[in-house]
Amino acid sequence: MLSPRTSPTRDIVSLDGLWRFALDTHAGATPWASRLASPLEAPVPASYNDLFVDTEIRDHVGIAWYQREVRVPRGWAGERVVLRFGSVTHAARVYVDDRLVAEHTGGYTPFEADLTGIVRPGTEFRLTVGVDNRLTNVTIPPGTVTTGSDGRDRQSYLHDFYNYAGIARPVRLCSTPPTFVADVTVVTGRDGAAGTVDYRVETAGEAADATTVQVRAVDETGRTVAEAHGSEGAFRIENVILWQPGAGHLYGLVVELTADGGTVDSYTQSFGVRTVEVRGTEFLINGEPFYFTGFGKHEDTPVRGKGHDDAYLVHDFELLRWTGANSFRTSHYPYAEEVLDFADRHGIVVIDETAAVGLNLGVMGGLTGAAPTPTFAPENFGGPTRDVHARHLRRLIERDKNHPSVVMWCLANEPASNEEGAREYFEPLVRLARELDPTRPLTYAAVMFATPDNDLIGDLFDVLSINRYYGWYVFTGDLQAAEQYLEQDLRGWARRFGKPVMMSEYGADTQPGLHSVWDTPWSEEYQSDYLAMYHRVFDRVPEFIGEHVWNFADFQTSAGIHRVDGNKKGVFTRDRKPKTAAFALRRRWRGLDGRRPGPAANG
Ligand code: GCB
Repeated sequence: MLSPRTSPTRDIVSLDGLWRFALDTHAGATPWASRLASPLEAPVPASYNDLFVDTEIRDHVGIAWYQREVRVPRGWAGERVVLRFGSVTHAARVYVDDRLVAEHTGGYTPFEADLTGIVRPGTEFRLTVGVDNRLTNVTIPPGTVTTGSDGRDRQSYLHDFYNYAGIARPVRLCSTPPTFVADVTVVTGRDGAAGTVDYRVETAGEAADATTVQVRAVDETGRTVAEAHGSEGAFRIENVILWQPGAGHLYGLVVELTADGGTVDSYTQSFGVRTVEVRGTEFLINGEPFYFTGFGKHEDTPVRGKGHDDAYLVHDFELLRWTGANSFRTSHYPYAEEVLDFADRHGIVVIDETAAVGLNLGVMGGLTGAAPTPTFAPENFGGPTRDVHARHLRRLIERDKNHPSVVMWCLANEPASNEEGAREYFEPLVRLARELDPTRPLTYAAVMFATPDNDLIGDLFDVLSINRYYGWYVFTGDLQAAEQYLEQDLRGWARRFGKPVMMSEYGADTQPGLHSVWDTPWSEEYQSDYLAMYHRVFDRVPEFIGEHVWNFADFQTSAGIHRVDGNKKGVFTRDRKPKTAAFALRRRWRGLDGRRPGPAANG
C-alpha cells in the first residue's frame, strides 16, 4: 500500500487533532448516527488509555468511539477521495454519517476507505470510528477476554507491553485522480559502479488500460539520473550513490501516468540502492559484512502510549546516534511509517517485525516453560490464527517493501518454536514471506525455552535471533554462571544450524539511581556489568553478527508483581534519561561503523 504523498495530482488534508471521544458504555446504541454526546475529547494520534484520570477508560475492554466533522475541499470535484488511517489499535469500524465505509482488523498497519461518491467536495460529513481493543485466539497479537463474576470484561495477553488502544497514527483525507497509481515496487542491485533498479507499477481506476506509465529516477537535487517506460521494467543509475548504514542516500522514482499526452497521475516513491544478503555466517549489506548494534524498541511514551509523536521520533533517533547504535528491531509490531521513512533518510538499519508476539503458552508455565496446554493445538493457535498471521505478514511486506532501511523480516517474537506443531505452523508463513519478498532474509526471535537441541524451525530461516536473560531471569545476580551458559547456548545454535547468530534481546531491569558495589540486580552497575559480560561472550563467537539490547527505553506493561510501573530494562528511562549503561554502550559502539568490535572493545 502506498504512503500518502502530495504530488501535482494529489492533495492531502490532515485529520489529526482533537476528536470527540466516548466509551461504548456511554455512547448509546448507534453512536455514528448523531453527534456523540460526550464531554470528552481525545487527541489523534494517541492511545486513549492514559489521557484521562479514569480507570474505567484506562482498563476498558471493548469499543471506544471517536468522532469529528470533516470538510471535503471544494477543489476536489471529480477526484477520487480516500480516507487513510496509519493504524487503529486493534480493530476499527469507520462510519461516514450513517454509513459503514470500512472495517479493519490489525492494530499496526494502515487501511483506507474509498469515499468517492459517498462524500461531496465542498460539504461536511460526520466521521465516526469505533475502536475495538479486544485480543483473542484469532487476533495477532493474541489474548483472552474473560467476564468476571462482577460482569466486567478483563483482557489478558501473553506479551509484556501494555495493551494501548486508540487511533495511534495520523489520519488523512487524500485525493487522487480517478485513474491512479495504485502501487509501486522497487528492487535494487549493483553492477560495478552502477545501481540496477527493477520496478513494477500497478494502476487502477476506470481508464487505467488507456494510460501509459513513465518513470524517472531523480537524485536528491531533483536531477533525472535514469528513465524508463512501461508498467514494469529496469534501468541503471551510473555512478550510483548507495544507501549505506549511517548514510541514508535516497533517490525518488517519479511515476507518471499519461494519456493523450497529458498527465493523469503522478506519484514519487523514494528508494535507496543497496543489497542485502546472508552468505555463510555473515550478514552483508552492499557486499560488506554488517554488525548490528542497537536495541529492541517500543512505541511507548508517557501520556501518548503508543501514539506516534514526531518529537520523540527525532529524539529517539538522536539518542540512537549518540549511543552508536546503527539499527533497531521494531519489537513487537510494525512501527509507524514515519519511523521507517526517517530511518531511510538517516541510514538506520531496521529489522521489521510482525505483531505476532505471544504465540507461546509455555510462558504461562513460568521458568519451566512447560505449556499448560499445547500452543499450536487447534483450540489454541491453529489454522485460523495462522491465516490471520499470514494476512498480517502480507500487509507488513506490502507496506514496507520499498524501505531501504528494512533489511530483514522478523516473523514472530518468541513463538513456541520448541513445541510440536511449530514447524507446521511456520513453514507456510516462511514460504509466503519468501514469495512476497525474495530479496530480504528472514528471522524470528527465539525464546529461552527454545534451545539448539529442541528448536524445530531454525533451519527454515536465514538468521538466528536469540533472546536470552542469563543473569536476570535465570542465574539472577550470578554473572559468572550466566557467562558460561550463554556461551554454550550461542555456540550450540551456531554449530547446529551453521547460520549467522545475533542477540535480539538481552537486558536487566534497572532502577535509575540505585547503585551498588556488588552484583546487585536492579542497580545501574549491574545492568552495565551484565551487558559487558554478554559482550565478552559475543566477541568470542565467530558466527556472531549483532547485538540488540532489550530495551532502548523503559516502557509500560500490564500491572503485575514482576513489573514496577512497567518494564525497566531500558538503557534510557521512559522519559529518555540515560542510565549508566547508556555510557558503557556508547563506549563500545561508537566508531564501529557496522564492523565487529575487536577483542579490546568490551564495555
Ligand atoms: C522477552 C520478550 C519481551 C519482554 C522481555 C522481558 O523475552 O520478548 O517482550 O519485555 O522478555 O523484559 O521480560
